[in-house]
Amino acid sequence: MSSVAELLKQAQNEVAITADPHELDDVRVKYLGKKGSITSLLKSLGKLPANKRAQAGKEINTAKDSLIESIQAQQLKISANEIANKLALNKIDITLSGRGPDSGNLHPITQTLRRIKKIFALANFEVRIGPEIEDDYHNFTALNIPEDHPARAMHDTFYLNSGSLLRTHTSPVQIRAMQKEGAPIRLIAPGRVYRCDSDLTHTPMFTQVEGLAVGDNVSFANLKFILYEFVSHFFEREVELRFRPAYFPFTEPSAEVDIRSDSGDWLEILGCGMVHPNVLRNVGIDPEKYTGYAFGMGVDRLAMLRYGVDDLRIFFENDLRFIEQFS
Ligand code: 2NM
Repeated sequence: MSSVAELLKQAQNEVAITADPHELDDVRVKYLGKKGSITSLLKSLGKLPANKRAQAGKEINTAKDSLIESIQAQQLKISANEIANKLALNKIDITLSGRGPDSGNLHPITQTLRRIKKIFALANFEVRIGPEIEDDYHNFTALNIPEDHPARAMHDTFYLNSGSLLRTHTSPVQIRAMQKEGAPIRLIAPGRVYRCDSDLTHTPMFTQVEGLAVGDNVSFANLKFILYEFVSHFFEREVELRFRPAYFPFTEPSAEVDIRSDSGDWLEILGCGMVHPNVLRNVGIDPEKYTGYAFGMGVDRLAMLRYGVDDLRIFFENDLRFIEQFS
């Protein structure tokens, strides 16, 4: 029966060098599993002469118990090692100073829009907003845009299945305001607008600010004054503007306005004009009694000029390396 002692010693040596729970379990199966060598010894007890069975049985069971004990001890050792390793790897140096909270900043277009609103507030323009989903009447018809006008074509306007559309400008806000409040009226309408158009300088959604002033003797000279005031405040310098004759269905006369850049080039920044008599009639204002001016500008475009950004699309990619530069 000295082979039992040897078998135990061998098993305990194998247990002692295991480093993980799987290896340990393999050793357990090898000796104590269904076909394990200690299990086999116990099964073969019946073949021994009756007078030797009790002694041998006792010896084998003692060996079995001590192997189980060794395995349990090794199990504890392995899990203690695992914990120690984890702690060593994830050591936290509590003497390091803290990282502090990250603070966000407003999107450059939001900052630009706020700036525009502030400047117009100084000139007594109130802010009006309206829905981004509009109907054909408020987006087109009321604005003297004829049925066959190219701006109505599918490639410019996003139509919804319901027959509604995504507003292509904020002018429907002015239409609703004039319908509801009549004249005199003096407002700006900031908001998102949508056009089916996308390249270096166009995105399918962009932010616009339009302005409107209707009252007694409102003239093109009043319009020019307001625009000069606005643009020089916005760019914080004296500016040179160029008014080019243009055509919009909703204003007559109409103009596109360019600003003289540092390099001497003329850059278009807005469109404007005197509100067309048909538009005033459509909202129930008598064009014999009142006149008005209106203008519209792209906030994104003004942000590009102010910050020297040359690709409009990066405003909408939300790349933190870009966005974080505007804090
Ligand atoms: C522009 C250019 C010129 C405009 C006209 C009106 C309204 F409702 F009064 F007729 N709102 N906005 C207008 C005029 C907009 O954007 C380039």
